[in-house]
Amino acid sequence: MKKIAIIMGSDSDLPVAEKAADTLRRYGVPFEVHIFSAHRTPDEARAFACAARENGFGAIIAAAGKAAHLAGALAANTTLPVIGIPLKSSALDGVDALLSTVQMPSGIPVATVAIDGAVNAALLSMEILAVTDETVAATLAALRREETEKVLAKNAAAEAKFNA
Ligand code: RP5
Repeated sequence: MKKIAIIMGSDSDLPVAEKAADTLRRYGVPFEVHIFSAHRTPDEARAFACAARENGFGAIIAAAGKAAHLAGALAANTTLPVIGIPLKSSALDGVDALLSTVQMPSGIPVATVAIDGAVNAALLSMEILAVTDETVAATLAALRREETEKVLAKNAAAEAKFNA
């Protein structure tokens, strides 16, 4: 199975980025975690992205806050799909990171999830792997069924309470 890379710009991003790792771990998807900054360690970030495909990765998740260039900087150096998580780590509540991450010019795409949307970033990375990986596809299908059953149970409880 291909691995997912979870890259963050600072260790201060760990509390959110960790949720992507937890999600991948729960569903048995292999991953690596690294701290590479587009601003402070640009050479390391570039080297990682350049080698990511040959190192067995299928997608890259990039979490960063403030002037969040990390996802775009990684995407500039690989044709693997890059998923950006804009982080709420500033006085602007993450809107700065959201715009920095989502507003990529044509030619270098970054798939951007919600501010602090680490779980969806992990699930989206699994959907990318599932295009060619039947095991991950089956895991995602089971997960969707579980989510449906949870909501149906809540609906049944609400109907029994209010509509009886
Ligand atoms: C970004 O700047 C990082 O991704 C982090 O969200 C933010 C602040 O970094 P620290 O000053 O906490 O290291 O590059």
